[in-house]
Amino acid sequence: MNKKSTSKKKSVRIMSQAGSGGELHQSVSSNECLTTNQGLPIADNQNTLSIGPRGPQLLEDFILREKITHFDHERIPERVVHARGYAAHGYFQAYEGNSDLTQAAFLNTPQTKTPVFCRFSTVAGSAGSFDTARDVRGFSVKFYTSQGNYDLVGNNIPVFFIQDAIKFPDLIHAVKPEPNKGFPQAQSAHDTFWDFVSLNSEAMHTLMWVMSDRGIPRSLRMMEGFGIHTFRMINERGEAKFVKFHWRPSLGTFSLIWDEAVKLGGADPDFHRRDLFNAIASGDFPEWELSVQAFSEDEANEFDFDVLDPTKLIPEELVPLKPLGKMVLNRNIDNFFAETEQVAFCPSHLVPGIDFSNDPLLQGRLFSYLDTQLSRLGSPNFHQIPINQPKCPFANFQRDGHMQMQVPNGQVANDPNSLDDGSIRENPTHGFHSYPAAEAGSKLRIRPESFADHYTQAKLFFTSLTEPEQRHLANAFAFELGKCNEAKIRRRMLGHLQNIDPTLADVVGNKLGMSGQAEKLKPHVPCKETQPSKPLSQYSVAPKSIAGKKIGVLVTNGSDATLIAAIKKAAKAEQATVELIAPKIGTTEDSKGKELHPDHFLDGAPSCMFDCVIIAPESSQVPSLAEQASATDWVRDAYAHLKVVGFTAESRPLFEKGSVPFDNEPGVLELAKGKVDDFIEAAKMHRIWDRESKVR
Ligand code: HDE
Repeated sequence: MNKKSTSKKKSVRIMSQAGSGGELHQSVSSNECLTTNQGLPIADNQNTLSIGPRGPQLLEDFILREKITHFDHERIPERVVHARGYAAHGYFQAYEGNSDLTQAAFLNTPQTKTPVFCRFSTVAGSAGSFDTARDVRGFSVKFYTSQGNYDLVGNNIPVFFIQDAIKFPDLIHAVKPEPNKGFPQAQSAHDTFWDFVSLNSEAMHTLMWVMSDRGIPRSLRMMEGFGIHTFRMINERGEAKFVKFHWRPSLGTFSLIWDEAVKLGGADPDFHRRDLFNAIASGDFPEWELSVQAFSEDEANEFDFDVLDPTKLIPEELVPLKPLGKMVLNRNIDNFFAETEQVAFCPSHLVPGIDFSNDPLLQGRLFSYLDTQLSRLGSPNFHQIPINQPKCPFANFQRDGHMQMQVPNGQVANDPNSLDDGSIRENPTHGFHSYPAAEAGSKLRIRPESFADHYTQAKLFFTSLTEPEQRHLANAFAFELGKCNEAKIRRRMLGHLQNIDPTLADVVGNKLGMSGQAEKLKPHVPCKETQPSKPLSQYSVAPKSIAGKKIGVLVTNGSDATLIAAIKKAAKAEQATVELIAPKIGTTEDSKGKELHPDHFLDGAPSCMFDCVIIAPESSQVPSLAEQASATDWVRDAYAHLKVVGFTAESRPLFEKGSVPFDNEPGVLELAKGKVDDFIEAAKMHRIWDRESKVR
């Protein structure tokens, strides 16, 4: 317990009633003691009311019953998808006015910092699953604008599995734990998922993304975001353009290696949230640039895919990105439940100047999110929960309902009325107008022919990747299909891969021991040839930098003080962080007798938790370290995960014991006394890809 929480006066924080004039966060500094929810001072919070010291206990104990009853009702239904999430506060600021494009105020007032709340999530796992599962990541941003809340509810992958909302429940049922057994958890590597997607060739493009390194991000701070659907932006003159939204992290987009992701699942199931929380807590605020690809309806008609089809992206070579502004996350949550759990995103939360398109997936979402909030949060008044409240004035004649937190005044709750001259009215000038798109046609249940090409962009993605990225993608397909019990599903999937790229199908088929067994699947539209698009590959455009990354330094009592100081200084200059890992967590001393405070206990901090590592034990400690599996595994894994490894001459026995090469080995650098420049330069490469063929 920290000092603050033991303080009698400041320990309890309550919510005052929103709308009754009180602040949302209130520290009960004036409270002398704990009270019941009715304000009754509590004399004893440790013992139940009973007859005599050994009972029986009395039903009369209303204090016990209030406390236990509240506890019994603490949980609400978790989100049916995106249950596991983490969030932070921040702001969005436009670079300049964008009035040619949109009338949205928050994109036209560069002097204003619009508050935001941003929640990241995995899709398939339940709230208690682990962060590094292979999955799509949610990327939701609530902008508290002067014109009301705008929610941009996107993912870290620019396309989606299905083209029509009516398929969504089936997709999710297929990826969730199989209903007869209740597992696997947070995994797509099982029969129902691959059965479903292999029966839906429209899923192929998104599958390629999820099986690529994008499915295992290194950090939430190093992840792109996409609105996926085509939206509209409308300016003051009523002119509309179609837009696709992109978020780009300033740190660059990086991923884990599969073996790291698996090990991190055990070593630190909270790896991504801890990383985000710690970065913000230390003042290293993550940033993303918001851009749009804006294009006219006429331009859209020229593309050889349909912009209403959410399984398609628009290559940046066709429509470049227009940067609009940046988002900075600079404040951690105060309370996980009140904020991260209760935040309710809805793609239908719009502001004037932004509107929908007829993307059938988007149209289905417009219904789903409001509906799910009603069941999850239990009341149509969920907008009154502090995290969901607009920060601009809001008022209407909607009334009552479960958990009404406001106390509306007056006789009148209807519009129009003539009883209250001062009562609020609609405002045709500043109010929201839907874009008056002309629509006509017959009522049908039919998929447009323009949605029928399911393979071309899957191939576009694959051929745009670097060789290591392609290799990882093939390995991921093999891993996932290898977990499929039904051979017919594996054969069907190999058939799709054959239609995307025969070499890929061969590699995966080979790994599965199923060469030549791909099912023949006749594509509705055969794969067309395309030019690779560089931005689709993370590694082609990765910045040479270690900003935001973590250097793990393995130290012992007596480790070289000069080296530790040098690496800390160099890391700071590069905006990276250093963490010390030691065989014992208690305070120890460096070579100059100065106190060393390890951040981690070696047994609990495998090297997969760091981006690059330095091995710097004091020489007399090396023999005993070399006897510990946690130390030799540390070195072996760092090497096998293609990390840049720095080491002192004394630590050679650790490499020998772990059979890790270190002489003339690219990316494995012996550090001359206190010299870390070469190590830092090498670490900017992120990984030594050429090593992969040796270790895997
Ligand atoms: Fe969602 N989705 N979704 N989704 N989605 C939800 O809403 C749904 C889709 C996305 O951090 C749910 O509040 C349908 C695409 C994110 O709170 C639910 C369809 C994209 C989040 C729902 C889709 C997303 C959700 C569950 C197909 C990327 C987490 C809890 C028509 C553009 C939001 C909730 C948060 C959450 C429905 C497809 C992103 C059930 C019906 C495409 C990031 O309403």
